[in-house]
Amino acid sequence: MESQRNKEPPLCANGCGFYGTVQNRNLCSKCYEEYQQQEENASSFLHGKVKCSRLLKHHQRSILLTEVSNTVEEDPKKLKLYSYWRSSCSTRVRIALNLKGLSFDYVAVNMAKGEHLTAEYLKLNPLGYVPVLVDGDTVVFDSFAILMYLDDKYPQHPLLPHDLQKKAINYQAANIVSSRIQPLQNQPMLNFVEGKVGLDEKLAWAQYHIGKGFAALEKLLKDHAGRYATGDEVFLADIFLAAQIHPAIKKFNVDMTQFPLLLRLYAAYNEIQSFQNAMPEKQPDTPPSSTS
Ligand SMILES: N[C@@H](CCC(=O)N[C@@H](CS)C(=O)NCC(=O)O)C(=O)O
Repeated sequence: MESQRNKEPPLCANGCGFYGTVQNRNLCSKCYEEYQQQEENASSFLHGKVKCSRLLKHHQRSILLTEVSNTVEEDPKKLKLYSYWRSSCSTRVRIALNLKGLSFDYVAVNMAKGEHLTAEYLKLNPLGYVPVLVDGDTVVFDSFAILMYLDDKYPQHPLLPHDLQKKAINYQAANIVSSRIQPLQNQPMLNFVEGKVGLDEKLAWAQYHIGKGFAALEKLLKDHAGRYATGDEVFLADIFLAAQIHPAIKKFNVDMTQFPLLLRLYAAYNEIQSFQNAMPEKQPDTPPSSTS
Protein backbone atom coordinates (compact mmCIF):
# COMPACT_ATOMS: atom_id res chain seq x y z
CA MET A 1 0.00 0.00 0.00
CA GLU A 2 3.01 2.24 0.31
CA SER A 3 3.05 2.65 -3.47
CA GLN A 4 -0.28 4.44 -3.26
CA ARG A 5 1.53 7.36 -1.75
CA ASN A 6 3.54 7.95 -4.94
CA LYS A 7 0.94 10.15 -6.56
CA GLU A 8 -1.34 11.59 -3.98
CA PRO A 9 -4.66 13.26 -4.73
CA PRO A 10 -5.43 16.34 -2.61
CA LEU A 11 -6.03 15.99 1.10
CA CYS A 12 -9.64 15.88 2.20
CA ALA A 13 -10.87 19.36 3.13
CA ASN A 14 -12.54 17.95 6.23
CA GLY A 15 -9.14 17.49 7.77
CA CYS A 16 -9.55 13.76 8.34
CA GLY A 17 -6.15 13.11 6.84
CA PHE A 18 -7.40 10.97 3.97
CA TYR A 19 -7.10 11.89 0.32
CA GLY A 20 -9.61 12.24 -2.44
CA THR A 21 -11.79 14.30 -4.67
CA VAL A 22 -15.38 13.16 -4.97
CA GLN A 23 -17.91 14.95 -7.15
CA ASN A 24 -15.41 17.78 -7.63
CA ARG A 25 -15.31 18.41 -3.92
CA ASN A 26 -12.09 18.16 -2.01
CA LEU A 27 -13.44 15.35 0.11
CA CYS A 28 -12.47 11.72 0.46
CA SER A 29 -15.27 9.28 -0.28
CA LYS A 30 -16.16 8.58 3.36
CA CYS A 31 -16.33 12.26 4.33
CA TYR A 32 -18.34 12.93 1.19
CA GLU A 33 -20.75 10.22 2.29
CA GLU A 34 -21.07 11.83 5.72
CA TYR A 35 -21.36 15.22 4.11
CA GLN A 36 -24.27 14.00 2.00
CA GLN A 37 -25.97 12.58 5.07
CA GLN A 38 -25.64 15.93 6.78
CA GLU A 39 -26.55 18.01 3.81
CA GLU A 40 -28.67 20.37 5.84
CA ASN A 41 -25.67 21.55 7.84
CA ALA A 42 -23.12 21.01 5.15
CA SER A 43 -21.41 24.31 5.74
CA SER A 44 -20.61 23.54 9.36
CA PHE A 45 -19.32 20.15 8.25
CA LEU A 46 -16.96 21.70 5.76
CA HIS A 47 -15.81 24.24 8.27
CA GLY A 48 -14.70 21.55 10.62
CA LYS A 49 -17.49 21.79 13.17
CA VAL A 50 -18.62 18.27 12.37
CA LYS A 51 -15.64 16.02 12.31
CA CYS A 52 -15.35 12.80 10.41
CA SER A 53 -15.45 9.88 12.84
CA ARG A 54 -12.31 8.48 11.24
CA LEU A 55 -10.13 11.45 12.12
CA LEU A 56 -8.64 9.95 15.25
CA LYS A 57 -8.22 6.58 13.68
CA HIS A 58 -6.30 7.95 10.76
CA HIS A 59 -3.74 9.55 13.00
CA GLN A 60 -3.30 6.29 14.86
CA ARG A 61 -2.51 4.47 11.65
CA SER A 62 -0.31 5.09 8.70
CA ILE A 63 -2.26 2.78 6.41
CA LEU A 64 -4.33 4.43 3.71
CA LEU A 65 -7.75 3.06 2.98
CA THR A 66 -8.30 1.63 -0.43
CA GLU A 67 -10.33 4.57 -1.56
CA VAL A 68 -7.00 6.17 -2.36
CA SER A 69 -6.34 3.49 -4.91
CA ASN A 70 -9.37 4.70 -6.81
CA THR A 71 -7.73 8.03 -7.38
CA VAL A 72 -4.15 7.04 -8.09
CA GLU A 73 -2.76 4.85 -10.82
CA GLU A 74 -3.26 1.24 -9.86
CA ASP A 75 -0.60 -1.37 -10.31
CA PRO A 76 -2.47 -4.10 -12.24
CA LYS A 77 0.12 -6.66 -11.15
CA LYS A 78 -0.41 -6.08 -7.45
CA LEU A 79 -2.50 -8.61 -5.58
CA LYS A 80 -5.85 -7.29 -4.44
CA LEU A 81 -7.70 -8.71 -1.46
CA TYR A 82 -11.38 -7.94 -0.99
CA SER A 83 -11.74 -8.27 2.71
CA TYR A 84 -13.81 -7.34 5.75
CA TRP A 85 -11.99 -6.66 9.00
CA ARG A 86 -14.10 -9.02 11.08
CA SER A 87 -14.37 -11.89 8.62
CA SER A 88 -12.48 -14.98 9.77
CA CYS A 89 -12.27 -16.23 6.18
CA SER A 90 -10.54 -12.98 5.25
CA THR A 91 -8.24 -13.37 8.26
CA ARG A 92 -7.07 -16.72 6.88
CA VAL A 93 -5.97 -15.13 3.63
CA ARG A 94 -4.40 -12.12 5.35
CA ILE A 95 -2.27 -14.48 7.47
CA ALA A 96 -1.13 -16.44 4.40
CA LEU A 97 -0.26 -13.30 2.46
CA ASN A 98 1.75 -12.03 5.42
CA LEU A 99 3.55 -15.34 5.93
CA LYS A 100 4.52 -15.37 2.28
CA GLY A 101 5.62 -11.74 2.45
CA LEU A 102 3.28 -10.72 -0.38
CA SER A 103 2.20 -7.11 -0.49
CA PHE A 104 -1.39 -6.51 -1.53
CA ASP A 105 -3.98 -3.82 -1.89
CA TYR A 106 -6.63 -4.12 0.79
CA VAL A 107 -10.06 -3.51 -0.67
CA ALA A 108 -12.47 -3.04 2.21
CA VAL A 109 -15.90 -4.57 1.62
CA ASN A 110 -18.25 -3.12 4.21
CA MET A 111 -20.54 -6.04 4.94
CA ALA A 112 -22.40 -4.04 7.58
CA LYS A 113 -23.51 -1.81 4.71
CA GLY A 114 -24.22 -4.70 2.37
CA GLU A 115 -21.37 -3.94 -0.02
CA HIS A 116 -20.86 -7.69 -0.52
CA LEU A 117 -24.29 -7.90 -2.14
CA THR A 118 -23.93 -5.19 -4.77
CA ALA A 119 -24.18 -6.19 -8.42
CA GLU A 120 -20.58 -5.16 -8.94
CA TYR A 121 -19.28 -7.31 -6.09
CA LEU A 122 -21.41 -10.29 -7.12
CA LYS A 123 -19.53 -10.29 -10.41
CA LEU A 124 -16.41 -11.16 -8.39
CA ASN A 125 -18.09 -13.62 -6.04
CA PRO A 126 -21.55 -14.82 -7.06
CA LEU A 127 -22.08 -16.11 -3.50
CA GLY A 128 -21.67 -12.61 -2.08
CA TYR A 129 -19.00 -13.59 0.45
CA VAL A 130 -15.61 -12.29 1.38
CA PRO A 131 -12.76 -12.84 0.75
CA VAL A 132 -11.92 -12.54 -2.92
CA LEU A 133 -8.37 -12.48 -4.24
CA VAL A 134 -7.58 -10.86 -7.56
CA ASP A 135 -4.20 -11.62 -9.09
CA GLY A 136 -4.07 -10.06 -12.55
CA ASP A 137 -6.71 -11.90 -14.58
CA THR A 138 -7.24 -14.53 -11.91
CA VAL A 139 -10.14 -14.12 -9.50
CA VAL A 140 -10.46 -16.63 -6.64
CA PHE A 141 -13.33 -16.43 -4.18
CA ASP A 142 -13.00 -19.04 -1.48
CA SER A 143 -10.37 -18.79 1.23
CA PHE A 144 -9.36 -22.46 0.91
CA ALA A 145 -8.98 -22.13 -2.84
CA ILE A 146 -7.17 -18.83 -2.39
CA LEU A 147 -4.63 -20.38 -0.03
CA MET A 148 -4.01 -23.28 -2.40
CA TYR A 149 -3.63 -20.87 -5.30
CA LEU A 150 -1.20 -18.70 -3.36
CA ASP A 151 0.81 -21.74 -2.32
CA ASP A 152 1.15 -22.94 -5.90
CA LYS A 153 2.02 -19.57 -7.34
CA TYR A 154 4.15 -18.19 -4.50
CA PRO A 155 5.98 -21.17 -3.01
CA GLN A 156 7.90 -19.22 -0.35
CA HIS A 157 6.84 -20.30 3.13
CA PRO A 158 4.91 -23.43 2.01
CA LEU A 159 1.51 -23.87 3.61
CA LEU A 160 1.65 -27.66 3.50
CA PRO A 161 4.29 -30.05 4.84
CA HIS A 162 5.90 -32.72 2.64
CA ASP A 163 5.08 -35.47 5.10
CA LEU A 164 1.86 -37.03 3.81
CA GLN A 165 0.38 -37.82 7.20
CA LYS A 166 0.98 -34.27 8.43
CA LYS A 167 -0.40 -32.94 5.19
CA ALA A 168 -3.59 -34.97 5.64
CA ILE A 169 -3.96 -33.64 9.18
CA ASN A 170 -3.61 -30.10 7.91
CA TYR A 171 -6.36 -30.72 5.36
CA GLN A 172 -8.61 -32.26 7.99
CA ALA A 173 -8.11 -29.47 10.51
CA ALA A 174 -8.72 -26.81 7.86
CA ASN A 175 -11.86 -28.61 6.72
CA ILE A 176 -13.28 -28.96 10.20
CA VAL A 177 -13.00 -25.19 10.55
CA SER A 178 -14.16 -24.30 7.07
CA SER A 179 -17.05 -26.73 6.72
CA ARG A 180 -18.16 -27.76 10.24
CA ILE A 181 -17.57 -24.59 12.24
CA GLN A 182 -17.41 -21.30 10.31
CA PRO A 183 -20.52 -21.77 8.12
CA LEU A 184 -22.58 -22.61 11.21
CA GLN A 185 -21.58 -19.47 13.07
CA ASN A 186 -21.58 -17.16 10.08
CA GLN A 187 -23.85 -14.12 10.31
CA PRO A 188 -26.52 -15.22 7.77
CA MET A 189 -26.85 -18.53 9.65
CA LEU A 190 -27.11 -16.75 13.01
CA ASN A 191 -29.73 -14.40 11.60
CA PHE A 192 -31.69 -17.42 10.39
CA VAL A 193 -31.48 -19.09 13.80
CA GLU A 194 -32.53 -15.87 15.50
CA GLY A 195 -35.52 -15.53 13.16
CA LYS A 196 -36.64 -19.14 13.57
CA VAL A 197 -35.80 -19.85 17.18
CA GLY A 198 -35.08 -16.57 18.92
CA LEU A 199 -32.34 -14.21 19.95
CA ASP A 200 -31.43 -16.14 23.11
CA GLU A 201 -30.63 -19.28 21.14
CA LYS A 202 -28.26 -17.60 18.74
CA LEU A 203 -25.20 -17.53 21.00
CA ALA A 204 -25.88 -21.04 22.31
CA TRP A 205 -26.10 -22.30 18.73
CA ALA A 206 -22.75 -20.73 17.80
CA GLN A 207 -21.06 -21.98 20.98
CA TYR A 208 -22.39 -25.50 20.43
CA HIS A 209 -21.03 -25.79 16.90
CA ILE A 210 -17.72 -24.17 17.69
CA GLY A 211 -17.35 -26.42 20.74
CA LYS A 212 -18.16 -29.54 18.75
CA GLY A 213 -15.56 -28.69 16.11
CA PHE A 214 -12.95 -27.67 18.68
CA ALA A 215 -13.40 -30.94 20.58
CA ALA A 216 -12.74 -32.85 17.37
CA LEU A 217 -9.70 -30.69 16.62
CA GLU A 218 -8.25 -31.36 20.09
CA LYS A 219 -8.49 -35.10 19.40
CA LEU A 220 -7.16 -34.83 15.86
CA LEU A 221 -4.11 -32.82 16.87
CA LYS A 222 -3.18 -34.22 20.26
CA ASP A 223 -0.51 -36.64 19.00
CA HIS A 224 0.82 -34.40 16.26
CA ALA A 225 1.12 -30.92 17.71
CA GLY A 226 4.45 -29.36 18.53
CA ARG A 227 4.74 -25.67 19.08
CA TYR A 228 2.11 -25.42 16.33
CA ALA A 229 -0.71 -27.68 15.14
CA THR A 230 1.36 -30.28 13.28
CA GLY A 231 4.87 -29.71 14.55
CA ASP A 232 7.21 -26.79 15.00
CA GLU A 233 6.41 -25.07 11.73
CA VAL A 234 3.36 -23.05 10.83
CA PHE A 235 1.12 -24.62 8.19
CA LEU A 236 -2.40 -24.49 6.80
CA ALA A 237 -4.05 -25.89 9.96
CA ASP A 238 -2.56 -23.08 12.03
CA ILE A 239 -4.00 -20.44 9.73
CA PHE A 240 -7.50 -21.86 9.99
CA LEU A 241 -7.21 -22.39 13.74
CA ALA A 242 -5.96 -18.89 14.52
CA ALA A 243 -8.69 -17.28 12.44
CA GLN A 244 -11.39 -19.35 14.17
CA ILE A 245 -10.16 -19.31 17.77
CA HIS A 246 -10.03 -15.52 17.68
CA PRO A 247 -13.81 -14.98 17.20
CA ALA A 248 -14.56 -17.97 19.45
CA ILE A 249 -12.92 -16.04 22.28
CA LYS A 250 -13.63 -12.41 21.37
CA LYS A 251 -17.05 -12.66 19.79
CA PHE A 252 -18.68 -15.88 20.99
CA ASN A 253 -17.26 -16.08 24.47
CA VAL A 254 -16.45 -19.80 24.17
CA ASP A 255 -15.01 -21.34 27.33
CA MET A 256 -11.57 -22.25 26.02
CA THR A 257 -10.50 -24.06 29.21
CA GLN A 258 -12.20 -27.08 27.64
CA PHE A 259 -9.69 -26.91 24.80
CA PRO A 260 -6.23 -26.60 26.38
CA LEU A 261 -4.30 -27.56 23.26
CA LEU A 262 -6.09 -24.99 21.10
CA LEU A 263 -5.57 -22.36 23.77
CA ARG A 264 -1.85 -23.09 23.85
CA LEU A 265 -1.62 -22.94 20.05
CA TYR A 266 -3.51 -19.65 20.04
CA ALA A 267 -0.99 -18.18 22.48
CA ALA A 268 1.80 -19.29 20.13
CA TYR A 269 0.08 -17.64 17.13
CA ASN A 270 -0.21 -14.41 19.04
CA GLU A 271 3.56 -14.19 19.10
CA ILE A 272 3.92 -14.29 15.32
CA GLN A 273 3.85 -10.93 13.57
CA SER A 274 2.21 -12.30 10.40
CA PHE A 275 -0.67 -13.57 12.50
CA GLN A 276 -0.93 -10.48 14.70
CA ASN A 277 -1.10 -8.15 11.71
CA ALA A 278 -3.87 -10.19 10.10
CA MET A 279 -6.22 -10.04 13.06
CA PRO A 280 -9.49 -8.10 12.91
CA GLU A 281 -8.35 -5.31 15.25
CA LYS A 282 -5.55 -4.28 12.92
CA GLN A 283 -7.24 -3.83 9.56
CA PRO A 284 -7.64 -0.57 7.63
CA ASP A 285 -11.42 -0.91 7.86
CA THR A 286 -11.61 -1.80 11.57
CA PRO A 287 -13.98 0.66 13.25
CA PRO A 288 -12.24 2.80 15.86
CA SER A 289 -14.31 1.51 18.76
CA SER A 290 -14.22 -2.15 17.84
CA THR A 291 -13.45 -4.79 20.42
CA SER A 292 -13.71 -7.32 17.58
N1 LIG B 1 -16.06 -20.92 2.08
C1 LIG B 1 -15.96 -19.50 2.00
C2 LIG B 1 -16.88 -18.90 3.02
C3 LIG B 1 -16.89 -17.39 2.92
C4 LIG B 1 -17.74 -16.78 4.02
O1 LIG B 1 -18.62 -17.42 4.59
N2 LIG B 1 -17.46 -15.51 4.30
C5 LIG B 1 -18.22 -14.82 5.31
C6 LIG B 1 -17.33 -13.98 6.18
S1 LIG B 1 -16.16 -15.00 7.04
C7 LIG B 1 -19.21 -13.92 4.61
O2 LIG B 1 -18.88 -13.28 3.64
N3 LIG B 1 -20.45 -13.91 5.10
C8 LIG B 1 -21.51 -13.15 4.51
C9 LIG B 1 -22.31 -12.42 5.50
O3 LIG B 1 -21.93 -12.38 6.69
O4 LIG B 1 -23.32 -11.85 5.08
C10 LIG B 1 -14.51 -19.08 2.25
O5 LIG B 1 -13.79 -19.80 2.95
O6 LIG B 1 -14.07 -18.05 1.70
